[in-house]
This record gives sequence, structure tokens and C-alpha cells, in this order.
Amino acid sequence: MSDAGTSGDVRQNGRNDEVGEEVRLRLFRSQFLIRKAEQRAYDLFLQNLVKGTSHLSIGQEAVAAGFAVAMRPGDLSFCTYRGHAHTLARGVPVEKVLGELMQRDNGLMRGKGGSMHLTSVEHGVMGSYAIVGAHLPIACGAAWRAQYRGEGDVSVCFFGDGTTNIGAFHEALNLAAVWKLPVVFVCENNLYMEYTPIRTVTAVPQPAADRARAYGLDRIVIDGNDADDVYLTARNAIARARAGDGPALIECLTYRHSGHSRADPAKYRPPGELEDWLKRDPIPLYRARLLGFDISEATLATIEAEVMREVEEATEACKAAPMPPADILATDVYADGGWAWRN
Ligand SMILES: Cc1ncc(C[n+]2csc(CCOP(=O)(O)OP(=O)(O)O)c2C)c(N)n1
Ligand SMILES: [Mg+2]
Repeated sequence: MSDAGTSGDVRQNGRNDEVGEEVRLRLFRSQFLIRKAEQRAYDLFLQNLVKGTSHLSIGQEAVAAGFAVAMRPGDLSFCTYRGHAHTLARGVPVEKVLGELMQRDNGLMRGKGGSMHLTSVEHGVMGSYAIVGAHLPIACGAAWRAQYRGEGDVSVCFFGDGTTNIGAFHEALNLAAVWKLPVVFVCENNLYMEYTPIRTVTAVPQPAADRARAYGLDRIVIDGNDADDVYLTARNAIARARAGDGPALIECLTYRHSGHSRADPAKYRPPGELEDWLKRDPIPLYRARLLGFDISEATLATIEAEVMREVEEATEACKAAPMPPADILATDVYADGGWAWRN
């Protein structure tokens, strides 16, 4: 457990030594890949190659990377409509995500789901949910299945600060605590629910953490822009859940650099707020930390070049990919693959 704002001189922060170089490089790669893939998604919008809306996590990458690196294959992620980052962090290829956003046949769901419905059971990505709060009880259900069958996987459920004022948040937290379910609830507090500052509509300062005690859980607030802090907190909570010690609720303080969705110019932000948070951009901070740990510039540059190549190749593959054929419209809609309504 830690308070926000711990990303000072890492050499004085003993916790960071627990991370180790191999994990730290994975955390760096993951954050960089999410950033570049989402920036490319935005470029593709501007070229009118992405249809519909989408919600970027630019600025929030450390949360997705920190949790995904702490998870095992077989653990499950549940995301909101702001789900590209978590999907990529679990290892879904960039081409699959961009292809889905571009409604191409090579997309994750062959172009039928789009930005807000990314799902890959194979990677443990159990869906992106556009109804605020809807996925928290579903994550409880998945965790109950793991507990009932003794399967040992942990469900990790990501949501925003605004979600903490939805009834399903409280119902899910209570049920998870009463049944000691192996589920970790992760609030990405980016200060806003759409265009409304969360502090103006919430009775307590920390919208998730300050409710934890009501469900018998620890109050955990961390710097969501510090990938090491996120990773270590995630690792601990996931281990406890896997050991049968029940759920956790973790509030990660972070900030989205762009608007709520692609149509939002984010004019409601007070002057200087974005600039302040850009100084705490998780990726340059983490890069500087790695150099401080004597990881070489060449090592980081190689990772960046590999990621850029992946994003370029994915972009070209998606631009060249066909639209899905019309005959897949009715598949994957009902469990049996058919389309007729059955009583
Ligand atoms: C039940 C419900 N109410 C309202 C909306 C409209 N809506 C979409 S996103 C959003 C804001 C959610 O904010 P937050 O939980 O902080 O997540 P963030 O977008 O910041 O990641 C709202 C109100 C919705 N999708 N579902
Ligand atoms: Mg929010």
C-alpha cells in the first residue's frame, strides 16, 4: 500500500528494487506499445479510417501495463469502453486491435465489435463494457466460478472514478467481500467522468478508496502513473486473491491527456492542469528511471524501434485488409451461431 506521488528518486525507493530488470523492461515495452498504438489509432481517425467513437488511455498506460505484467496467463481482465490499453497489455497484437477499430476482417472480432467491445477470451480479455459499472458484477461472477471450481485464476476489473457512484459498484464490492471472491477492483481515477470533475459529485475525496472500509477492505491509493508502484501493488493484491484472502479495491491516480472520447476537445479543464500532468507523463518518467537503473539507452531504443515497427506493420496490414463479408453479420450473435429467435 502506498500514497500517491511516490515517484521521486527511485534509488531511495527500496520497493522499486523488488521489481527487477526483466519485469521493468516488460513494463516499459507495454506502456510504450500502448502509447504508440493509441496515437496511431488517433491518426487513423483523422484519416477517417476508424469509424465510430473511441476512448483513448493516453496518459493512463502505467495502470494497464502494471496490472497486466503482474497477471498470469489465465487470469481475466474486465474493461470499460476505454479498453484498448488493457487489451494490448494482455498481449493482443496491435494489428488485431487496429483492425477492429477500422472494421476490417483482420480485426479482433472481424470488425463487428469496434473500439468499445474488444474481447479476446484467448488472452483473458473478457470484454469491454460500455454501460458504466455493468462489468463489476460480471467480474464477481467469473471470480465465483474460479472459487467454486478451484481453478486458481484471478479476475481483475478496471473502471473509472465515475463508476464508483453507480449502484453496481457497491453491490459488487459487497458481494465480493462477503464471498471472499478472487477479484481485484481497479479504479482508474482520471479526475473526470466524461466532462464532470468527480470531486464535484462525490461525498468523499477519493471516490474508490474512501469507500473501501464500508466493505471491510483496505484503503489503497497509489500513483497510477508509476508503473513500478502499480505493478507491486497489483502483484500483492493478485497473490492475496489467489491465495483465498478475498478481493481488493485499488485506486490509481492518473490522468487522460486527451478528451473523454474523440469528439471531446476537453475545454472544461482548468488552465495548467494538463501541463502539470504532462510533467508526470508515465512514459518519460519510466524511461528516465530505467536509465537511472543503468539500463542502456541502446536497450530502450531497440525496444522503441521494435514497437514502432510492429505499429507500422499493423497499420499497413489493416489498410490492406478487406472489410468483413456480409455473411458473418449473424454469426457470434447467439451461442449456437444462428440468427433465428428461439423460445
Ligand atoms: C450506466 C451509464 N450511465 C451513463 C453512461 C454515459 N457515460 C459514458 S462514459 C461516462 C463517464 C464514466 O466516467 P468514469 O467512470 O470516470 O470513466 P472514464 O471515462 O473516466 O474512464 C458516462 C457517464 C453510460 N455509458 N452508462
Ligand atoms: Mg474518469
